[in-house]
Amino acid sequence: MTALFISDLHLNELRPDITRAFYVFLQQKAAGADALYILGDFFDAWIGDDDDSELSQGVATALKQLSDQGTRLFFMHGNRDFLLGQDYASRCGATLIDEGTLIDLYGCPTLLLHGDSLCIDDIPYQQFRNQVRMPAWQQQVLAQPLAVRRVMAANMRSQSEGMNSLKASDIMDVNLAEVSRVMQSAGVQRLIHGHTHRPARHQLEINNQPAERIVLGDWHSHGWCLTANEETLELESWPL
Ligand code: OKV
Ligand code: MN
Repeated sequence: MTALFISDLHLNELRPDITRAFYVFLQQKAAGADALYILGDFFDAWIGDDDDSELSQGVATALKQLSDQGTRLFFMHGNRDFLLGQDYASRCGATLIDEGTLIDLYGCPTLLLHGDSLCIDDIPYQQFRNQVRMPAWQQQVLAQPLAVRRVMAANMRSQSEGMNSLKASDIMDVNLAEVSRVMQSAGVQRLIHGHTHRPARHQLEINNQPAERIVLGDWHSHGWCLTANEETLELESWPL
């Protein structure tokens, strides 16, 4: 019995090598797994389930095959694929899960986040996040033609790149007090998240007890996966 956790693949047409590496991962690692959790930023910019690109269709076909073989599939939204909807999830055979979902991972209560909610020192980012997560804003965006949404996403991305190049890097990491607060309030000694592109296993203390925060890696130069079974957790990477 194994459960796999990945995030931040940022799948897009300009990096077909990442998509191919993901298909290899599905066949070689995910086949036979109990569950695959995709914790956000799976796509680099998801502009709506009505975007029938070759990429979105190919990924759905590959994931549906896995879920038909008995691996349970879960999607959590990130800051780039928050418009991914029930429609596309169903086509993949996946279940959409909320930010902050608590799972029982082979006996250990484990909190799952994308991770951007922990980056509270980046105030402009949190304002942006609040805006794009509002259902009314999302409805308004989804009412626009695909071509308009594509331009909006591209504009936002270049805006973000411009801003991030000016930010101190610690601002863009998680706030450790917020990590403690969130883990305490969920009553967990283990947290798994992505987003920061700083893959690591951090040991900490929550309520005077040993605890762990596992940060998943982004698929830029390497593939990354956390594998969990009844005994252990392993954070693995391999070159793309
Ligand atoms: C992060 C910030 C962009 C601040 C938009 C569809 C939609 C994706 C997107 C792509 C780019 C967000 C979502 C990003 C932070 C910005 C701009 C300002 C203040 C759409 C799919 F809705 F427009 F159609 N985008 N990203 N900003 O790079 O994560 O922090 S982003
Ligand atoms: Mn992210």
